[in-house]
Amino acid sequence: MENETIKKIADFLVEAEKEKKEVPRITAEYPDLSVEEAYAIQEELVNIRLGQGHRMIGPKMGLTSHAKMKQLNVDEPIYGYIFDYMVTDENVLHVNELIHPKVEAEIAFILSSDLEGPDVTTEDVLASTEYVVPALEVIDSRYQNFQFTLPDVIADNASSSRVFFGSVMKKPDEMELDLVGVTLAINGELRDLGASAAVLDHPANSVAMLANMLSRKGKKLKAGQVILTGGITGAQLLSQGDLVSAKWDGLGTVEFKVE
Ligand code: 0L1
Ligand code: MG
Repeated sequence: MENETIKKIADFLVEAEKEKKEVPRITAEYPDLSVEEAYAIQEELVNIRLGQGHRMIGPKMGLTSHAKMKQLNVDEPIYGYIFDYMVTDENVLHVNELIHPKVEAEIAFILSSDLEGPDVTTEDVLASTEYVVPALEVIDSRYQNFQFTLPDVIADNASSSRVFFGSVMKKPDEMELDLVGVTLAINGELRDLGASAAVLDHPANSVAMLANMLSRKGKKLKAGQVILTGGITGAQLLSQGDLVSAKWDGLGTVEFKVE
C-alpha cells in the first residue's frame, strides 16, 4: 500500500473520531488490507495524535479473551494506544463526544523498567511492574454498527476511546493477579463478571505478549507507561444517564456517570 493511501486512511479515521461519525469499514474499499498495512495506518494515526501535541499514556492490548479472538477468528490479540485526552479525572463520560461507547473492566500495569522483546516472559513482566491498578476502558469503534474485520480494528487504534483508572495501586506480589474477581454493574444491575485469568490466562502474559509483538517492529515497552491488559468482562453498550460501577477483588471500585 502506498504511503499516501496509508496517510489518507489515518486522516479519515482521525476525522471520524473528531466528528463522532461512524464510517464504513476500510476493508469495504480495500478488501486486501493486511494486518501489516493496518498497523502502518495505526502508526500514522499515532503520529498524527503526537503531532497534535497529545501525550501517549501507553499501549493497550485488545482481543485478549478466547471469546473475542474466536469471534474474529484470530489467534493473536491486537494492540493500540491510549493518549492523554482519553483519560480524565472527573468520573463522567461525555457521551456526546463519542459514537456508540461500550465499557469493559481491565487491570492496568505501570512499569518500573523497560521491557524489550522478543523473549519477554511473564516473570520478567512481574519483575518490571511497579503497580497494578483497576481500569474501566471505554471502547468506541469508529465503524458502522461496531462491525469490522481484524485489519479494520487495528487501523482504528483498537477502538481506543476513554479510560477511567481507579485509585487503588498494588504491587504485583501483593495479589494473585490471575485470580482477581471483577463485577461490572450498570444502574445497579449486574451486567457481567469475570476473573482476571480471562486475559490470556494471566494479565501479565498479556504484557509479555505485547512486548514481544512490539519487538517485531523494533519497539519496546517503557518505564512509566501504563498498559491496559484486556477486558476481564465483556464490553457493555452505554447510554446517556447510565451509572457504571465495577468492583475488583483487592483493587477497589471504579465508577462513572454517562452524561
Ligand atoms: O480493548 C479491546 O479489547 C478492544 C479491541 C477491539 C475490539 C472491539 O472494539 O471490540
Ligand atoms: Mg480493552
